[in-house]
Amino acid sequence: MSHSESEIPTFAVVGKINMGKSSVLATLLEIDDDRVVRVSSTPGATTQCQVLPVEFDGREMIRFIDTPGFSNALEAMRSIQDLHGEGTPDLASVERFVQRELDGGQFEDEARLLQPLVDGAGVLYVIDPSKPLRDAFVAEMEILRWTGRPRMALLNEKADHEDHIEEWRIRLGSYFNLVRTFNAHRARFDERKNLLKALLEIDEGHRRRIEETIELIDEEWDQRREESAEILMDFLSKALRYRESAPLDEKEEELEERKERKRKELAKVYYAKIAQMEEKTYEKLLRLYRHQILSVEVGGEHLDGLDLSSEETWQKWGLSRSQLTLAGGVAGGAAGIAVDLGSGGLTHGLGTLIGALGGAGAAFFKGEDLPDLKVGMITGVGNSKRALVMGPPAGENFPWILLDRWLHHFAEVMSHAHGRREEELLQPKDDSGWVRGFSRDRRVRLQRWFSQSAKGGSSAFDAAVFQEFVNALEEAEDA
Ligand SMILES: Nc1nc2c(ncn2[C@@H]2O[C@H](COP(=O)(O)OP(=O)(O)OP(=O)(O)O)[C@@H](O)[C@H]2O)c(=O)[nH]1
Ligand SMILES: [Mg+2]
Repeated sequence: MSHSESEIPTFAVVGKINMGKSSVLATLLEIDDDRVVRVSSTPGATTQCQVLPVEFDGREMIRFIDTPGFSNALEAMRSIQDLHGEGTPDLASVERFVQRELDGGQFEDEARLLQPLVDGAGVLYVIDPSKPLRDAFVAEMEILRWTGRPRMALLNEKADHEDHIEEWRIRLGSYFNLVRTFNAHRARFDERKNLLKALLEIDEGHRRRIEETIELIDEEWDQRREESAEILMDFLSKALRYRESAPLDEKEEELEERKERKRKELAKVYYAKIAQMEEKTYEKLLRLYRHQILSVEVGGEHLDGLDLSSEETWQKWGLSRSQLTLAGGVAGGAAGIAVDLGSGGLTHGLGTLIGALGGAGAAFFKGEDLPDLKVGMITGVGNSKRALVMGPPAGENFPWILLDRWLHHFAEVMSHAHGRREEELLQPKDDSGWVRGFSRDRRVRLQRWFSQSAKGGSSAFDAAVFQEFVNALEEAEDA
């Protein structure tokens, strides 16, 4: 091993086959790609050691090694004992065993997984406390102890019980410097960070390096949150400003029934566009948090389960009526979010507003109808004399519902461990939302920003509003 390599703190994740070693690493290092870290319910998924570096700006900070599992620990233990002779085997005997078995020996798996330890790696020993402690596990622990490397045991509970945790804890205590819990399917950022912090306790020699890594990871996490806030704000202001328009032919202009049909069609297009915008933001979010097999689909006017055309949605999500009135009132006449139809180079001022411009108290829609969009007519679009223009729903709850749903998806993404390998579609559950729990100050501040955004108002960066969004995201991280 070269000098520079020996400076990089290295930890091998070891344990019996199928204990979740690869899953632990996948979650810890945010790798959801099977081509990088293979996770499988079939035992023996990992057959070679795999080095997984943690890099920042091209600089390798810490190195983890995924290893094949112990497949025959009892026999391997006896074989090492035989090799050593009298007394307790040591690192030298483990090393001789590795050399003898590495190429086609009877204990190839064991030799492969022990090789990094011989080379100096610390040990993360993964066990599942829902399984009884059998002799084979004791043999694994013995062998690991003989290496003399710093070692920590990780309890990765695969089933939803830990029936054997007590016997495990007692035994692990005598073989390992530290025992920690880490659930490969549920661990979030804080748990990942705590695991890295625990490395400090078993590898004092690399203290500075490990601390530096944790600082970098922290910084990166904050940065991602801020980027998320930018993505979110960008989406909300675009959604509020968005107008869909279509020219009216003569018949559509003259016949009320035709006009109404056109209105409905256009409303559908409008909602589909909003959904599309929203979906794009989730794609960005998933990329930012290194999720490749997770997706969020926001389809058509039904917007992914949170159906904007259902009255229930408008009652359960976003702010309550009284909160809306208050936020609107304090924000200064937000009930009259102006319908500025003049976007996109369309002339305005000559058209007639035909849509309902209902305020907070208006009934938004009935039955199957989509919530009333702000509707206007303008003149002079293309060859047609007049065109229909549709803006955001008249109900002031619109941005709040969008924000609520976004926070909901954000929280789901935060709680999704990379070690999970099912391709999953994140759907909002039948939950209550986030924004009703906001402080009054925050509601007022955001409402004011929504109103400005809806008017296509100043695009100047508002640090206080940005901070509110960042804080809201941080709260959703730990939910
Ligand atoms: N429910 C649940 N399943 C888990 C957890 N950790 C791992 N699994 C599952 O256990 C199986 C084995 O996981 P792997 O990570 O491939 O295990 P391994 O120890 O690397 O296995 P080998 O490489 O074959 O030795 C997979 O089906 C995982 O999805 C967990 O925390 N909870
Ligand atoms: Mg594996």
